[in-house]
Amino acid sequence: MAVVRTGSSDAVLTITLDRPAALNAFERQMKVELLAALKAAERDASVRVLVITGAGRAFSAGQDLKERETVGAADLSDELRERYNPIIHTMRRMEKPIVAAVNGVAAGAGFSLVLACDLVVASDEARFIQAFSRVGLIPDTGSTWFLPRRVGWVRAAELMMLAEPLDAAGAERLGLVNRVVPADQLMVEARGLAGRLAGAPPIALALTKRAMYQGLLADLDGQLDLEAQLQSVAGRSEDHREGVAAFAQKRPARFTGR
Ligand code: T3D
Repeated sequence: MAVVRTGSSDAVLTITLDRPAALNAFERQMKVELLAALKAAERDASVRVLVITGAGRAFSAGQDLKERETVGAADLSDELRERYNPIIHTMRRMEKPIVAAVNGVAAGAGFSLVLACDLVVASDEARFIQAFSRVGLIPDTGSTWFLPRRVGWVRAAELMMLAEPLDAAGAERLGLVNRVVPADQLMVEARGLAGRLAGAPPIALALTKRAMYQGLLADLDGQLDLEAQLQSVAGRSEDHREGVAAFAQKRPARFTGR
């Protein structure tokens, strides 16, 4: 039985982690199915935006620790390189916005998955836990890269070293989430946000994401040059002409991604 469900509507693909009895913990099948769903979305021109959420009361409790009991002490670097890291690489390179709809607890690699999303909507019942040190591990699946960049070194060190839960309001204060909504409004809000992104010019959003990630590594001169290169691409798109025409004609723009 599948443990990752997908459903699309109006150019928005929703990916649901679906092992609610185990708080959507990542066992091997879920990693394989999530990667496959992401790759399929990347290729599918009808998908403009992704939403990732969890079934039941959790977003994801991270690595399935029961699987670790049975599989034994394999070299965890293999698991990261072969299964978790490709998920993060794919999300990072995906030229489509990804919205996390965090419905409940996001722990360990579940928290890392949230960090790899571009925008985050959280239920007021969400909790975020860098649970890794509780089980004698270091933060992985991108957390050591994303978290200090999102919240600063001192906050990130506290979250990672103490592994204490952060509630939704605290996550909003730290800038980890874009907005917090009542639990029963989560998917309405996330799909509303995704719908707005789906109506935006896809090429411009794709190049914005590329430039933002590149900017984390570049110096100002390099980044100014990259902006000039990418703007050259955006400036030649039909969507740019459409945006300018819509402005002049005082009507909503219809962006096609060309
Ligand atoms: O190994 C590698 O490949 C390296 C990569 C590692 C990446 C990681 O993610 S390491 C971190 C792993 N995750 C954790 O350490 C979190 C473990 N879970 C918890 O701390 C708590 O469950 C939560 C704080 C997330 C939620 O607490 P609570 O009280 O709301 O729920 P609960 O009662 O603890 O859990 C409910 C059920 O989900 C329970 O099952 P049961 O007893 O009803 O049959 C529990 O065992 C199960 N569950 C929760 N987390 C996991 C899990 N089952 C397997 N793996 C889990 N991670």
